[in-house]
Amino acid sequence: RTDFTCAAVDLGASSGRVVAGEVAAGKLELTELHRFPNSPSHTQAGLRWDVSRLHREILTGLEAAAAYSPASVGIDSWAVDHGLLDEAGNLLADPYHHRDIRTAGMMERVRELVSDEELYRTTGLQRLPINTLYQLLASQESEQLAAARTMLLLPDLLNYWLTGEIGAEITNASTTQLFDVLGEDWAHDLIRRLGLPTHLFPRPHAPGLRAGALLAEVGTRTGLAAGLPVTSVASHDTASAVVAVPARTERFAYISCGTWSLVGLELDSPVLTERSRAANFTNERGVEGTTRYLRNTMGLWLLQECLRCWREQGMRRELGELLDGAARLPAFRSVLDTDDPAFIASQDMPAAIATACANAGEPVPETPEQTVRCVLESLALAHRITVRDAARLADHEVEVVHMVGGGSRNELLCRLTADACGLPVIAGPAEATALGNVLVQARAHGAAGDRAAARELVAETQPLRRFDPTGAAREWNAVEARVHGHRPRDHDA
Ligand code: ADP
Ligand code: LRH
Repeated sequence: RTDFTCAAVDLGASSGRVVAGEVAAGKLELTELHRFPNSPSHTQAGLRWDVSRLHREILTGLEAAAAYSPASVGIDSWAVDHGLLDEAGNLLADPYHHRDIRTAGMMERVRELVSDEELYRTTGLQRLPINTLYQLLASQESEQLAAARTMLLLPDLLNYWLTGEIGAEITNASTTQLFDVLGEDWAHDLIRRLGLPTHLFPRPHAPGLRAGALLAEVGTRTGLAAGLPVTSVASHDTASAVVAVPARTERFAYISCGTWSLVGLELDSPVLTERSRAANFTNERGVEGTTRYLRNTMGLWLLQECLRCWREQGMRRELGELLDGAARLPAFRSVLDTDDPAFIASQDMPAAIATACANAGEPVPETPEQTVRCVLESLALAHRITVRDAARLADHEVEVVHMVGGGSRNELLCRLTADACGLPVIAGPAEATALGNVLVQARAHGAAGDRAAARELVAETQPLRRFDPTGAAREWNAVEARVHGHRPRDHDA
């Protein structure tokens, strides 16, 4: 295969980056060109993304990419958030952040129109207030929705600004809870029954197709050739991350661990059973028609929010120092159910954790290190339960857990996860999402093989670390019983 070079834009909820990716036989290299922090704006009109800033950061990154003469550009980002365009194609307002609290009560509203069972059969999605469905419903009476002609998920919106072309890439469309879980199109009947305008939803397409050609004005701004192909990658960041999981067996689970921890399996087809619905598992679309069968667990959001609060209070210690301190503390002092929806919103997280501990009868953490230990042990417990439930519900054996994303750099979390799951954890790559983005572009241009070949290339070329369980099964059984008792979820799974 020939050498292939592309530019990949990967936007996470906590940071974005533009990288140059180079692919050839036995070669997969990323060069980071531009990295920028990402955080929402707290405005009078709610929690919003400054998407014009993100667009500018992308252009800055692409300008740096010009020196690599990329053959293609591809964009992925976090899911569910979207912009609304008016008739002339102008963005009506900055997109809401999925953690904006306006979706409170929307699940109940939907339930009056469509039963939980039917919603799951139709869309295959877990019930989470962040889903586009609940966001659109919360905007139902707004002037903006009335004026909107098109809804674009963020990567589709950013592609539109690069190319002038409108479309909806399927891996991300599948996260909206408005997409047909068994088909290739939006769930139009459901959309109608919910009273949402059907004209909002552009025609969907699979990853790997051409999204459009770079507009002349973007070429002038960045130094890239006008007309350069913009490739539709697996534009949901988690879908891109799963592409780059370096699994060498089919019996693997993955944990895409960043702001959220996405924990699950790659399957040939969705699991739509009543037990799966009750256990709140989601069936998102992967590349090559696969299903990403997973559950969103709270992830490093908890830690990010703690750090933000402590810094605002003047604490100077860095993450590495806190993690070292937490690693030296005794195990299992305070462990929580991190999937409590109370943790979703942006807030004084150390206080929220203290309150949750007090309510659960767990000792309240007294130092930042104790809080960090509590968060990481609690996340490892969520990883354990979710890997096990996924394997049971899908009847899919798991012999190894792959941790990818920024959280795979957190050695303590990897170690705890291996012990909690009682399975080896292979950690890395931390930049799986950007790698998956590059690999889908390479495949679209004939420079990489199918997903098995892509995984093998990642396994051969990227530094990985292995963490074997240390035989702490009895302790983790006891912790699970202490935190969850006999929750219905355990019986369901
Ligand atoms: P997202 O895509 O959601 O923005 P990332 O995959 O970039 O998230 O992961 C970000 C998280 O990774 C950070 O919140 C942090 O907890 C963790 N992380 C990043 N680098 C390190 C590191 N060197 N050590 C420990 N954790 C890290
Ligand atoms: C991870 C992610 C996740 C979604 C959430 C909104 O970045 O895309 O898969 O559920 O963000």
